[in-house]
Amino acid sequence: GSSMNVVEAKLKSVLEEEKGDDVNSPQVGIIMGSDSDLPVMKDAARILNIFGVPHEVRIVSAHRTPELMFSYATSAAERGVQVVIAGAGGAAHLPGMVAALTPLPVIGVPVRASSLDGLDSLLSIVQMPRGVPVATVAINNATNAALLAVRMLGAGNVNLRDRMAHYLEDSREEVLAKTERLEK
Ligand code: RP5
Repeated sequence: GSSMNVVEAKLKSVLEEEKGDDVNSPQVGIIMGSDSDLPVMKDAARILNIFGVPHEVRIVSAHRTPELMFSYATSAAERGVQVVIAGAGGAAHLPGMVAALTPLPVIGVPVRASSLDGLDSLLSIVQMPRGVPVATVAINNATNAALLAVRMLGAGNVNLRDRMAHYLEDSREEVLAKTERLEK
């Protein structure tokens, strides 16, 4: 009955809240190889919140939970996810493996996690062989990964595109205000 639906809806929203998710079906999937990547990857969630883009955050490891990686990547599109942001450190195969398993665009975030200072992750992610692209951002730059995801979604969404134009305008004004203060 309808009262059951109310209870179910409430339970769903509580569960979503516990996971830090949006209640709406996620358009962007933020995944990472380890919870140790969270301090870097949370910047992506912060940006998507600013733009009001529903997203989900999951720990999915290519080498520790390969089966989970497979099911996540193969089901993402049918669940309504439109862009995947994948962060990983070290050998960092997660973004490339996910890109191999889904037709969705994948943005890779090289996480600085080893004695090689993130250069290892950067090269692992950016050097995808021909045929399976991963759009790679700078080391630890989950902010840019989310901004790129918003631009991708904005190609088919005029509201998001407007919000991105405002964001650019705001950062331009910020710089101009700083310059003005220096000149005084
Ligand atoms: C990668 O290895 C993760 O993406 C992380 O960046 C790195 C270290 O993981 P932990 O050993 O901290 O779990 O799989």
